Amino acid sequence: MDSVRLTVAQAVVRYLSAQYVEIDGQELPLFAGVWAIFGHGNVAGMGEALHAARDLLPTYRAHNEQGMAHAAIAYAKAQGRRRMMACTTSIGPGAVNMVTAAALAHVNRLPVLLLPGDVFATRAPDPVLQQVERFEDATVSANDCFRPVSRFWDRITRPEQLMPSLRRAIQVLTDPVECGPVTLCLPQDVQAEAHDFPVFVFERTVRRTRRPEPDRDELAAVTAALRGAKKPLIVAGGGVFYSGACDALADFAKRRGIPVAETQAGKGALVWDHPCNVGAIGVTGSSAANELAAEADLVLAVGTRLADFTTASWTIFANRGARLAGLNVAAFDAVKGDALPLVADAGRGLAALDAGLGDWSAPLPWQALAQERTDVWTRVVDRATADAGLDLPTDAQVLGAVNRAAGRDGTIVCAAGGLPGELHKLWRSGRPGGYHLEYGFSCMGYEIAGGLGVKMACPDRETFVMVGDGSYMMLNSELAVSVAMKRKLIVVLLDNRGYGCINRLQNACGGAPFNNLLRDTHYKTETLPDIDFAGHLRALGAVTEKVTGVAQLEQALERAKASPVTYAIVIDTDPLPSTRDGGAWWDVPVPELSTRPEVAAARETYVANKARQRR
Ligand SMILES: Cc1ncc(C[n+]2csc(CCOP(=O)(O)OP(=O)(O)O)c2C)c(N)n1
Ligand SMILES: [Mg+2]
Repeated sequence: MDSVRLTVAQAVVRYLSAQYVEIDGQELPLFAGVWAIFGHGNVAGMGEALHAARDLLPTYRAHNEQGMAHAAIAYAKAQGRRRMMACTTSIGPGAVNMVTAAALAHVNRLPVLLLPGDVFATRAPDPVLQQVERFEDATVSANDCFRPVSRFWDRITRPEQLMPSLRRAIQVLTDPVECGPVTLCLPQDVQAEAHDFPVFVFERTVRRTRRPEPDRDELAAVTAALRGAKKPLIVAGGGVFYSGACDALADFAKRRGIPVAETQAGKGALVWDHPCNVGAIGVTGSSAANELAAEADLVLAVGTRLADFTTASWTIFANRGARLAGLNVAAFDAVKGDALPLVADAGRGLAALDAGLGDWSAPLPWQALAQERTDVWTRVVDRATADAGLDLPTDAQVLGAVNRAAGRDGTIVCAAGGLPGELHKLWRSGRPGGYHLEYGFSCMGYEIAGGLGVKMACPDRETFVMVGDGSYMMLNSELAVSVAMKRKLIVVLLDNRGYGCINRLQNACGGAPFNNLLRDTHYKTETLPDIDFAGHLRALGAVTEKVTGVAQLEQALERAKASPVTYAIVIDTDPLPSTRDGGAWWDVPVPELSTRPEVAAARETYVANKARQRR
């Protein structure tokens, strides 16, 4: 057998470079690049290997390991999980900085290959700089923190282990069910060790996404349930995108007259003005979708994890006789809520259902009701997002201006704070993929790094990042990378001087205003920080302006669109209001005991809502 002598790090890089994916008849590298922050745990081994391969597999330098992994994950999401990136770090702090991002990818079912350096396999110089020493277990390192948040985890302590592990890694990363973060820990001595690898393992390999067909019996059961339904509702989740089934769903829903409500990850599967789109569902849903969900007798959940924001903590399907059906590639998700499972790729499943439905369509009165409710909601959105001429506008008014500037073509990126709820309710998505919300983990600090990943995936689209002051303060450094790499972002920073949404949640739970808005923190007795966000954004390299009110924002957005480089706009907003229309209950336990009467009142409401929960 022909062999080639390579270090383990060189073998990793060569193997990754040989992986391709076929997209629309075109073969493209599966890995678009490797994000790297070097330290003693990877600079000599992985660093040297990446340098040698830099023309084939580009290496990108970031400023924070969590941020670079966010960019990688956002890239994969924007690519519909078909292409991805890897991330290499040093040992210890560099590695552990990436654990939050691993969890984010795990929750969102997004592929990313994490390659943290690890302590010496030989243990010869132990303890090395940054090594976590456990008295009772010599096999544990800081990288064991990745285990619960990885879909596949391994530590390569001998070169012979590498190839089986890499094969398993690619299987997980490209599998529609298992898809998520893979962590391959690379001890720094093993990275540099040479070995004779068989030549054939490095042959160019083209990966294709598996699209499972439904089981015959499951299909028959769900088809019969749908045929018998008088009030069917489809809930579309992120799986619709990952299956490439947006067009199929739009066509299916229209011909069958079934209203479609969207989860955060599923928003944009249908354009906002598709005749069946009744808007967002759940805690941050439209009144139209939530009212229909309460009456529906059959809910077909397509490609969704049915997280609590979607199900309003399992109070949304209030019709006692309602039946759930779960079309999902993962059986784990397909049976949630005691659903009739239909385990299949979303697109294949819809096609199979369609074939069995004959000339069935939803009863006309139900279709008419859906239309009526949607028209009501359309007027709510018009009102909530219009400029009211305020010096301190609401989040909704700001997002209205950004939505008008983005048009049908732009992409919105967001993750945490009050904005995701408002965006879910109010944003009008003009095309599939134009709405990029990380709301599985809702991780503060995802926004800017995520925006960078989105821009790398879709360089021709204008990418709008909306970010709160709190989220911005948590992690913003990859803005400088967007400037350096000339990957233009339009950042709109909403400064309401604190954690507006948690302050509102605290208030709703009867809590005193405490430790969320900056004015309610211990600072108030000292010096309230007046953070110069525009100055900070400018210092990171963005062209920046600060505006007052929505009219000025609209003009600034036009300048931002004309700019060839990353452009940031800071606007002060009101922390107190949020859109009251629509929405649904969310299970956040209120204390049973408190000296505050507000808490006792909130507890009463809580207990009443708890009784509505479907178990
Ligand atoms: C990493 C992380 N820590 C804490 C939270 C909990 N959390 C959710 S939103 C939020 C406040 C966000 O503040 P900001 O970005 O200013 O948005 P606003 O609430 O003011 O709209 C907090 C603390 C989180 N989602 N992520
Ligand atoms: Mg804020």
